[in-house]
Amino acid sequence: MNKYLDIAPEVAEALESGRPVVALESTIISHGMPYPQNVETALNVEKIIRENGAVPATIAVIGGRLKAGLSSEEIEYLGKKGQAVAKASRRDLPVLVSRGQDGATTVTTTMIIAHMAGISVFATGGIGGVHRGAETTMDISADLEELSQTPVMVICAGAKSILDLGLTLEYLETKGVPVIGYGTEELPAFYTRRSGFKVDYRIDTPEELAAAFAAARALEMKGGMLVTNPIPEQYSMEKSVIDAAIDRAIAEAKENGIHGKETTPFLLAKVKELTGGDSLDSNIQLVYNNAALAAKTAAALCK
Ligand code: PSU
Ligand code: MN
Repeated sequence: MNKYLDIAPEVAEALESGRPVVALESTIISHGMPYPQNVETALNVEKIIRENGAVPATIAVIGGRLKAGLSSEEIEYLGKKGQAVAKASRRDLPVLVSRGQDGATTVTTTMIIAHMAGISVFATGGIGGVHRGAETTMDISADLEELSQTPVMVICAGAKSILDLGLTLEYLETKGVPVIGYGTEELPAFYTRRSGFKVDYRIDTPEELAAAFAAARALEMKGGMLVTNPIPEQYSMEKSVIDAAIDRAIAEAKENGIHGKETTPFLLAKVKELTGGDSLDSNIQLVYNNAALAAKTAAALCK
């Protein structure tokens, strides 16, 4: 095992005995939601994973240690510290580890650490992607690159239209990442069930998701797989409301000269501010929905 990796005892036991484990990210806790809803949500997500027959492993960097599985105290600590914790993508790991610092893991680093620990399935809310205007800014999330090289299944609710969803799909195609729609032929757009863009394949059961992932491993393909699971109808938002908020958030980011790793957290916070509690409620519910699907898929993968 890697000398910087700590696998929580319950997670290690499950992995050793071939029982299902689901990885969870921590940027969604520290940068994606306000305190205390972030901690409450993170703990509920773990509960939902257990109720669906798997062991949760929330992932973060704490004191320079790569953690697969956090205690509720550690989750509370990250949630309370919020934006003061470094947002840790692939390029941040070496210095955070050598300095013994904390980092909230994005989709990228959660995939890296999950794979090191031997965890195959990871549930989150939304992934990073190709930003609108990327043809001049070159702002493309490292999440897409990671999906092309690390064999972890990422279950999300699609991507927010703070991104250019069409270019995000083109990039994933180039990189050889299969994009699956769970029960849908259309890429979901996080707060809404539809985007107007088609996914590569529609799959309707956790068993078939597991079979596709197992086939990728048997074929010795190096990348991951992206599963997009639409937000449940009753929690989805009005498209015009969310689109207006996103347009305004992007305009404000431009006016304020926001760039680099600040862009995504800035846009997420703005959208939340502009839509009030509604978008936060939707955000929480879609994560719960993804957690349940991930637990069932991890269980199917163990059979
Ligand atoms: N998109 C969301 N919610 C999130 C994120 C993205 O709808 O919480 C977070 C995830 O941790 C994701 C990261 O991996 O932002 C992407 O950041 P960037 O665009 O800087 O790569
Ligand atoms: Mn970026």
